[in-house]
Amino acid sequence: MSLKEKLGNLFKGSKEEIEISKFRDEYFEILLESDVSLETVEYILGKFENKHLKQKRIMRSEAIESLKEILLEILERAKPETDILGTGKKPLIIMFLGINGTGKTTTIARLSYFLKNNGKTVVVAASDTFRAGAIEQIKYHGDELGIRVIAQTMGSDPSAIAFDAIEHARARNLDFVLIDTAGRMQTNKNLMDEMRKIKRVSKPDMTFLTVDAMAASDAIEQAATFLKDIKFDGIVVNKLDTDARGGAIFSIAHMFKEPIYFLGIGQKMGDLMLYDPQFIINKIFGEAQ
Ligand SMILES: Nc1nc2c(ncn2[C@@H]2O[C@H](COP(=O)(O)OP(=O)(O)OP(=O)(O)O)[C@@H](O)[C@H]2O)c(=O)[nH]1
Ligand SMILES: [Mg+2]
Repeated sequence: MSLKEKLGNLFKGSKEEIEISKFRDEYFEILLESDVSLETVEYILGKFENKHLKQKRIMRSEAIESLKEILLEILERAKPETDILGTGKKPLIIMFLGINGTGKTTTIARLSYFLKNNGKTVVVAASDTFRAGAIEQIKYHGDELGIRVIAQTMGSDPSAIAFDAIEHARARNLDFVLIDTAGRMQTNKNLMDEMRKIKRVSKPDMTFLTVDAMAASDAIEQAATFLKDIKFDGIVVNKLDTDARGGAIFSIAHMFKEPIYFLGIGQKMGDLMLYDPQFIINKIFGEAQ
């Protein structure tokens, strides 16, 4: 059952008044079962208790409204301050990193599409030269979208490709350079060394981490540890559509200090949207009300 369904159930009999402590227990279970990390659940419940310190009992409808506010506030704090469409920097160089399968390449294709629809010009660097098929995958998207992909052969130096793409953008006065990278190499150390080198050579203006919304919170922690000494500026949360439980986004928003820029919400090219806390809240609470 999803967070939405569980809250829907809880909402039944909204006029009923129950003890605050009972709510605390109910919420604790619901949130944890929905993939919200323990640390985040405790934060949410702490806020909830603080808001209702003087109350012993609370009406279900009021309690659910209160929870909604706390959840929205967590998501609001993860909103970015920078509008990538309006930085004025040309080209704006964005490097993508993330564990394999979290949607780096897909995000680059969709972001290219999004940027193109917003009148921006884009070049992509196919700097995942490790995984078989990676270059073809990004080239395929480039062809579909009419966007230039700078690529070499498998095994070539990813930094050199990123560098070429930046040169290409400068020579043609393009708006964006998007750098795809590998999600896996022989060892994690190789991967990290490579990410550092690409960063050093391409000096990206922004580095985005892609994460999978379906991943339980331990996978999020794993990503944080795995990338602990590679700085990134923002997060793209993909596969929100496949997250049956629906709570991981709150952990991501709460546990990472970097803002969330985009959400991947489906399989189609247009299924990348600017991060929108209200959209997530509406998805969860929409029918519960
Ligand atoms: N349903 C759904 N699928 C997605 C979404 N984003 C990405 N995917 C799928 O997830 C799979 C992996 O995406 P990729 O873009 O190849 O991931 P990657 O991070 O580039 O992976 P590596 O190149 O192996 O490191 C693909 O099958 C995508 O179609 C999303 O928002 N929703
Ligand atoms: Mg990829």
